[in-house]
Amino acid sequence: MLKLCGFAASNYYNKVKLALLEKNLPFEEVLAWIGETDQAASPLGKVPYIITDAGPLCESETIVEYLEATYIQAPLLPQDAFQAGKVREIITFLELYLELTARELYAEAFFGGKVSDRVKERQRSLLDKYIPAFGRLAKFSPYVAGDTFTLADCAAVCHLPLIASCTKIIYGEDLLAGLPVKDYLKAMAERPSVQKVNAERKANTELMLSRNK
Ligand SMILES: N[C@@H](CCC(=O)N[C@@H](CS)C(=O)NCC(=O)O)C(=O)O
Repeated sequence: MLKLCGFAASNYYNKVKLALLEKNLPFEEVLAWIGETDQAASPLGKVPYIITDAGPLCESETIVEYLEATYIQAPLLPQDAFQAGKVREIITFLELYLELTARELYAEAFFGGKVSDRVKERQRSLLDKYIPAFGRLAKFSPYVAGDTFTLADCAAVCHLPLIASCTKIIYGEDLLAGLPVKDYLKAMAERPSVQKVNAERKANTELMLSRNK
């Protein structure tokens, strides 16, 4: 059986978990905190990674693409190559531009650390450019890439709440407020897969914070 390794407070872990649940694939979760990961499976010590019968695989996008190519049921990418490209384009914008830019602020937003004013200003000007660009690609009609639930939703459901709350904490305003993110997340939260991921994320986040005390 597929093993999903990492911890459920992680947005990238949950992106893969959501894809597994949506595809109705049996999998086992193996708890691995940062510092407890298998270097042979994840050379940078990041989560998630999966263990397959063929061997380990890391990097969430690589993993979901592998799942999609290997298990054809409940497809999470359109058949049409161009439409599949449009889904991947949204994921790239979400992760490369929005999430990775906001991530520089997480230490202060979520983990009691400190981020310099210089970094806050730099990330703010990047986010002010990247978020409207993402908004020009995202559809929210009702799914982030259009009328079907795709891998882009697996990413958006996990990354958008973090980006919204991080910017609210750091800048005093939710920089995603100009996009229909709240209504989108509310609609997505009606899916059993999203409810399971969210409930287990909350429980694991509490466990993680209590460990760090
Ligand atoms: N590009 C990676 C990002 C994964 C990632 O950054 N995971 C975080 C947890 S949310 C992590 O492992 N951080 C520890 C580190 O970067 O050393 C992916 O898509 O899997």
